Amino acid sequence: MSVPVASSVPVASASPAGAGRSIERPRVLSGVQPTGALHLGNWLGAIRNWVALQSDHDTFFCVVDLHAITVPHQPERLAEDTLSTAALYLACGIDPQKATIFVQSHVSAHSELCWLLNCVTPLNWLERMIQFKEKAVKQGADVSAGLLDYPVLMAADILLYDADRVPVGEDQKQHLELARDIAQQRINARFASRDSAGQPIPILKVPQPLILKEGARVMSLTDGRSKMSKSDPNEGSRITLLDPAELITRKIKRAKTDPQMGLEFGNPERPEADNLLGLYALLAGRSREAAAAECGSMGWGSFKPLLAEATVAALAPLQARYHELRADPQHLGEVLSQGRERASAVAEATLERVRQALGFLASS
Ligand code: AQP
Repeated sequence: MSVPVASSVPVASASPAGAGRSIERPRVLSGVQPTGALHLGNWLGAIRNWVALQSDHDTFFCVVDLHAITVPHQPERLAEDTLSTAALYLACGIDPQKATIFVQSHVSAHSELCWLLNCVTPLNWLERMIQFKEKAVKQGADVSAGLLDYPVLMAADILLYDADRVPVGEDQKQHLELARDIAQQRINARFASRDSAGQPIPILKVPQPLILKEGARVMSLTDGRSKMSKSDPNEGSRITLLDPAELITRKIKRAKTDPQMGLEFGNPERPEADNLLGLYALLAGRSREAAAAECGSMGWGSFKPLLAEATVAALAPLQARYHELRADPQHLGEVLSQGRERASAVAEATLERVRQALGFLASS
């Protein structure tokens, strides 16, 4: 299967941030780490929103494999998890004719810009990142410098593409703020040259957060107060996008409940009811009001099979598409290679601006 060639992005090495765009739609960048099988949270909280964005935004979606090794990883799994994440982007509806889909480590500018930004980022900015503190506790003495540096790499990811907007959930807001501060305070304010009117010419574009209307936060099936996560050691805590129907049904059957009858939203004493009813609404394509009315007087015993059925039905077309894509590795390879080309063109131009601003000798 051949991949249609999308419009190329011009390289404009010495131009200011955002110059030389061939497309005037706001640019958006986002990614998922290939740290394991993608789950309902990754889909409903992130990828589903990307699908909606790709028609009226210039979208760049990467599989952030360099981020995946900031915690201990299994080398024998990394390439497969990277491919399966990319295939799931497509299976969920990301269209390579509209969006640029690529693997982060295939564009070396990510690592290089990260180093340049490291050298201007104060250490104490990184030490106060909440996600670092939380993940570092889990790693104990083994915590890597890469985990501390995670937000600088994320800043490089975003800033390389002159992203106008970055979709962020609550847990990533602090990282986006850091990316903005690095761009504005540590690069533009210090190194920008001036135009003939004495105005600074920005080197990096300062991105805005994109707060989505319905930011679905999917919680664990075994604890309604913690988020569904790829790295939770308990596999019963999440439904992955590739779980077979029987496994989905079993996981939902075993999901934590409470002793009360009736499903409801917004009761702080009933986080599991809130989470599972929210999942039902999203997966069955109901409004929250309709779901609450339908399930408001149902017992858990009647509700769980309904949720399982809705989940299996929502995932079936996505799983079928995924298996088709994996059966055609050449097509997936072409999508990623075209994505790398398009992403590299933009990223190299930005990197060159930063190299020049920092005073590096040009290579001949
Ligand atoms: N439970 C969730 N509900 C809603 N959105 C979620 N996301 C992740 N979990 C949920 C969103 O998915 C995108 C990609 O996340 P990531 O892989 O970069 O890292 P993460 O947020 O740390 O996701 P996980 O699944 O918890 O991975 P691990 O366990 O490896 O850390 C992000 O947009 C995120 O908001």
